[in-house]
Amino acid sequence: MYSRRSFTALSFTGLAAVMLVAGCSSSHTIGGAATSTAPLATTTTTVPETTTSTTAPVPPPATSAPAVCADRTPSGSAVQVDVINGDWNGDGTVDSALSWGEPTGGGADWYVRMQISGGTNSVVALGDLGAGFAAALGKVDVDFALGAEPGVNHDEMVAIVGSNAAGYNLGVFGTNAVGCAFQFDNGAGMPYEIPVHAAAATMSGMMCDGGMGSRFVVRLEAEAAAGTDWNVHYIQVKRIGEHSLSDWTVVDDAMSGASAVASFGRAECDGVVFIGPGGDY
Ligand SMILES: [Ca+2]
Repeated sequence: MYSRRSFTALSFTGLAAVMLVAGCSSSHTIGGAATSTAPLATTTTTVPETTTSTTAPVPPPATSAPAVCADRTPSGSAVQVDVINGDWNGDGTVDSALSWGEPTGGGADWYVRMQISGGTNSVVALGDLGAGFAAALGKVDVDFALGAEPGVNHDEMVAIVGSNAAGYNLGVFGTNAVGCAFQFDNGAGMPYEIPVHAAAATMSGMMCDGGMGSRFVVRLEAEAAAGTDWNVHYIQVKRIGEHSLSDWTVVDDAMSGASAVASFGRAECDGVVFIGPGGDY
């Protein structure tokens, strides 16, 4: 890229010099013009040749930059391989994501892989999740803005990244400017996790919401109050950096009855149920 630029600049300088010479000498002889045309032709044939040889290296930077992304594919002994779709780079073409485990003898190491159609494949290693596992669930958009420039609105991906007796913890994944997969953190070095739990007196889950041309993720929490009453909380999940999410605006409400509060123990986005009643996914 740089070499092509500097070469092009040099060529233009060379051309200008040749044209200057031609301009000076053309008033003297026609032969001089012919002589000046020869260098011009030589220069312009040299440019395409060199440009072609430097144009070839230009795509490699585009593909060698993503080479810095960590990557791996499921081995022949991979377990629980799941695949879902989304548009991770926002180019309007459907991309995919994988999750799987690699048996380690005592357990498994878990991976999430973001696969950009016609682009980069890259992996986030989640390590040994103990009794838990990883499972890609589906797409969300943590910061959709209507009217944003093409390619600005990217899908993000939600995956199970852990579990316990009460339910699951979800992680949020995206791809960065060079196409490398990452897991969103909480702005303080820890993964940002969305619990989807249902216990006797507490429930937690997620949904997608928005307004005025925006879409974002909302965490849901509910605690049993007196009788069949529940105190519920809608917690906006806000993107606070390229790789970071944070709890943001909280709206409190109250509900009565198990059916009214049922959605607080689920994970759903725009009609797609990621984790349904009873922890089904
Ligand atoms: Ca895409």
